[in-house]
Parts: sequence; structure tokens; C-alpha cells
Amino acid sequence: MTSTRENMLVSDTVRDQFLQGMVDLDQPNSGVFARDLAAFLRNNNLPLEIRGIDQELSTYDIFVFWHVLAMSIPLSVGNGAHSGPIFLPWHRMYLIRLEENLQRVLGDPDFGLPYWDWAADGELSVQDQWRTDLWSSDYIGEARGAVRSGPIANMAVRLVQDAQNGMLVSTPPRPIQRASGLDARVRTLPTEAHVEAALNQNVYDQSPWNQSVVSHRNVLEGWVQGPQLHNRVHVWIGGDMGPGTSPNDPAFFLNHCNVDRIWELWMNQNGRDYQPGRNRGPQGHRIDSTMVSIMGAALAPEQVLDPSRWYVYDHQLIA
Ligand SMILES: [Cu+2]
Repeated sequence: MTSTRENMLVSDTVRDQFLQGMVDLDQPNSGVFARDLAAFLRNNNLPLEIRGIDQELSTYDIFVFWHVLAMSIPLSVGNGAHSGPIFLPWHRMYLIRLEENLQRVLGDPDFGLPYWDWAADGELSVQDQWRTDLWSSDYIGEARGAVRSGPIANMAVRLVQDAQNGMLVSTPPRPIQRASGLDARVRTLPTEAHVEAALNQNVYDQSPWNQSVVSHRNVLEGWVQGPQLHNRVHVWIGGDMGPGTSPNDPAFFLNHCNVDRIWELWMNQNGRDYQPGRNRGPQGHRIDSTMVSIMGAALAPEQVLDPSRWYVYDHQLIA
């Protein structure tokens, strides 16, 4: 089934479904406990540990765990999900799996994840950027402090990351925290000009494949004169959007859906090109590398370059 991904601020139906689905997915009824994740890490000799209280987790918490797991797998360039070519396809697979879970809890196989066009807000004044409708009880709640209003107040953070050693900690459930626009390094969101700069790169990625390279992937991930674009949105929101457990905040998925949309715009202009190819470039980032997955089949980048069997973006229908 092909769903259509729409702008969060344009469709109230999609907005309400998204918020309801997130709350439903975050009910701690997955049958998976923190101790089960700890055993999984030990049994597979993975370079990650989980401490803290034992508790039953939500399906949503398992997505948070998956993101940290992928980040904890070091590769010769970056990790299993970031700081290299794999960044865009890995997050595309991750969003597809979340979208499938939302379709399941909503009972709507046509549901498509909404995106947040943050560059539109980046054109507003500094003081207006954190006061848009998005940060209200009708949408995802407070831009600053604990999220205590709107549907998202019914979500809870149960897995956090120790800032010192990167270890996961299972913690008593608490509200999501944000600090939008309060980080002195990043007072503003990315702008339309930044998106244009990413779209104007004509190679997807290139050697040395790392944070230093000027390529579509690296500009969009946000390392070039960073933090920019994707990275800048994480830093701008701050709070739970900072560490590896950043999917704790549903804003993560709105950000990444927009990042994925920009990649799709780029592919519409430049073709469904991906570097590195087979048998070359860093392991774990190649077009046929199996990506880190604990939910659904583990896919390779070549399987997600054309996402039309899962979804299209609204502007592709108009074009
Ligand atoms: Cu991100």
C-alpha cells in the first residue's frame, strides 16, 4: 500500500492520527522488559549496556533502543546509522518501520508519516521560531521545558543515555524535555537557503565518506559548517533531542521525515544514485550493506532508494 506523507501543518487529520498513534505505540505493553534488552545485548556481544530499573517497555521504547544500538556499532567511517553514506537509507528504513507500526495501531494501512518543513520556520524571527502552532497543545506540545500539554503529554521517556559513558539507563517514566532555541550555539532553525545548498550538491557522497566531505548526504546530515540542517534541528530543540535516545521525542520523526523528503527531492533531480557501490567504500555503508535492524527485515540501501512501494510525498503528487 502506498501512503502519502503530508506536511504536519497542512492536514489536521494526519496530525491527529500521528499524535494518537504515537501515544498508542508508547503504551508499555510490548511484552519486552528492560532486562530482555540487557540479555539481548549480552548474548550478542554488542558494545552497549543497559542499566537501571526493570520495567515493561513500549514498542516506541524499542525504536529508541534500536537507534542507540545502530549508533553504538562503530564502522571505519561513522556508525551503523550516522556520519557516513548510510545515514539517509538507515533512517529511511527506520521511518518505514515506524510508519508500519503506526498503521497497525491506527488500523489504517494508508496512514503516512507527516513531515515538519523546518526551513519555513527558519525564515521567521528568532522569537517566533519556537512559538509556531507546532509547539502548542494542538500539535506536539511545549517548545521549552517538560511536555505537559496536548496528546504528547501522555508519552513517557523510559530509556535515557548516560552522558558520561553512553550507556543506556532504564529510568522511571518522565515527561519529554525540550529547550528549543536556548542553546547559545544554535538560536535559529535552518533556512530555505540551507536546503537549497543541500539540493545543489550533485554527488550523493564521496571519499573519504566522513564528516569532512562536501556531498548531498553530508550537507543534509549537517556536518558542513555545522551544526546545520538535520543536526541543527536536533541541537535547536535540545533536551531529549540531543543524545542518541533522541527518538524519545516525536519531533525526531517529524525532522527525519523532512530530511527524507529533501533526499527524495534531490533524487527527483539527480536520479536514484547512491555511493559507494558494491565491493568498494567503507563496510556497512555500501549500496548492498545490510543495515542494522531489530524490527522487520534488515534492508540494504539499494532496496530503499525508490520508496514508492511504501510512500510518496505530497509535492510529488502535485508535480
Ligand atoms: Cu536525527
